[in-house]
Order: sequence, then structure tokens, then C-alpha cells
Amino acid sequence: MTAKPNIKTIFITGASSGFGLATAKAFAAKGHKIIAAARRHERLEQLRQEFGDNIYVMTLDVTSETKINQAIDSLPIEFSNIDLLVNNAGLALGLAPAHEASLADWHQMVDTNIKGLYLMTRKILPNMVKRKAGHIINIGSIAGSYAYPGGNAYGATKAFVQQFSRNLRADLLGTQVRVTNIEPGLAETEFSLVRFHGDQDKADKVYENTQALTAEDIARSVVWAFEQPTHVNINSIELMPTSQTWAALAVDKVQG
Ligand code: NDP
Ligand code: 8X3
Repeated sequence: MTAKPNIKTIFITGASSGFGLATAKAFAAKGHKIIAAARRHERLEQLRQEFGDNIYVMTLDVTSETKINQAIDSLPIEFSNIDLLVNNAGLALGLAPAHEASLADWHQMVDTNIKGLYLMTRKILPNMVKRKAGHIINIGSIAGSYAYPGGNAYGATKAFVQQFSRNLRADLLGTQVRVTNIEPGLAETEFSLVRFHGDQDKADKVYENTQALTAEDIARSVVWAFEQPTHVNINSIELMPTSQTWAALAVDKVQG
């Protein structure tokens, strides 16, 4: 069966929680076909139960090249022409200074936020270029532009996402394939629960007494960037809650 022309096929990594889940729901509510990928199968299954067969559940760890290739090569034909890839799967682990941080945490952030993102992109991009249509929306972070204590490897992975997005645009000139990097600030999701290795009290404190962005705020920006006319490429969107801004540069004063 061929899809109606206005119905798009949208691949979202990290669709089991936070931004990815909200983005999947926003596009599914508009009638689009969603490939919802993440490691937690049961969460994705709930999404499929809510929206039906327009959701294709893909249990996937984006750090594995073999699993990405197998999963994408076996997509049903009606989900195989991807119009939008949302590279959202990612995480921060820990907030320790660099000289005390866990190397295992660093490896996992690099494997997910950098390697997972470029493996997904490299796999899906050729068919977009062939079809002369498509859009890749990467989820970066303000942490890719602004340094903060404990941001070390996490911020560096998001700096990769920022520059990779720009370099993709340079390579894709003339292909009609669009690339956007969305760079959110503080947003309340499971992000801090993951960062603090499941410590709910620590995670709650991050969002206490302030109005953070919501997952739906980010989903709205993804939908907006995608829905621009195809001659418009939104290069980047940086958004923060109104309650967040930059701090002054830090200076170490010698005690005298
Ligand atoms: P959540 O923890 O709520 O969601 C993260 C998602 O990533 C989950 O669906 C998780 O699914 C998925 N994921 C993690 N590792 C893997 C993996 N190896 N393979 C497949 N999926 C994976 O956090 P957010 O929604 O906040 O985070 C989404 C993105 O937004 C991340 O890239 C994050 O860095 C970024 N971001 C978050 C901000 C915030 O303040 N919340 C601000 C700026 C950017 P599962 O565990 O089921 O695999
Ligand atoms: C998440 C935003 O400021 O917690 O990318 O690093 S921050």
C-alpha cells in the first residue's frame, strides 16, 4: 500500500521517554508513521497501543552498528523510506569533575551521543540523498556551546553534535536533504534520573522551585523545524526556560 503524500515516515531514537516520546506522540497525533526506537521495548509497546499500527516498534541500542544495520535493513517496506530522522537518543552520566569522573560513564556517553548518532545518520542518509528528500534533526544541547562544572565529556559530545550537524549541511548541499540541530537547556525528563544513576531525590532537586522546559516544548520545536517549507533549512534552535540564563565566568581568587 502506498502512503498518502502528506503522511511522512519519521524515525525517532530514544522514543521511550522524554523528548523522543513527546515528539513521537506529536507526530503520531498528526497521522504520520513513526519508527519508535529505544532499548525499553515495553515503553514503545505502550506507544503502539496508544496510536496503533502507525507506530513501528524497534527495540534498539544505538551503540551497536550491527544491530542498527540489521534493524534498518529489515524495516517493512511501508516504513523504509524515511522522511525525517530525529537523532534524540542520548544521556548524561555523572556530574563529577574530570579528574574524578567515571571513565565507564564517559565511554557510554561517547558511544551513545556521538557514535550512535553518526551510525544512525550514516545508515539512513544514503536513501535520503538518493530520493533527494529528507531531514535529519539532531538533539544537541546548550551544553555543547557553554561550559559548566561537571559538564566535561557530556558537553563535549554535544559540541560534536553541533559541528557534525553543520558539516552535514556542507556535504548535503544540492541534495535537498535538510539538517537541524536543536539545542535545549534545562528540561524536566528522566535526564537527571539517568545522570544521577537512579537517585530520584538528587534528580528532583534539579527541577525544584523552577519552571524547566517540558518535553512537549522540545517536541514543538522539532515539529516546527520539520514543517517549514522544504526550501527553508532551520540550522539550529537554541532554547532555554525563561528561568535559566548564563552565569558569570569563574575566577579563582587567592586567599590572602
Ligand atoms: P530521557 O532520559 O527522558 O530520554 C532519553 C532517551 O534516550 C530514552 O528514550 C532512552 O531510551 C534513549 N537512549 C539512551 N541510551 C540509548 C541507547 N543506547 N540506545 C537507544 N536509546 C537510548 O532524556 P531526554 O528526553 O531529556 O533526552 C533526550 C535527548 O535530549 C538526549 O540526547 C539529551 O542529551 C538531550 N538533552 C536533554 C536535556 C534535558 O535537560 N533534559 C537538555 C538538552 C539536551 P532507553 O533507555 O529505553 O533505551
Ligand atoms: C542538558 C542540559 O545544562 O543539564 O543537555 O547540560 S544541561
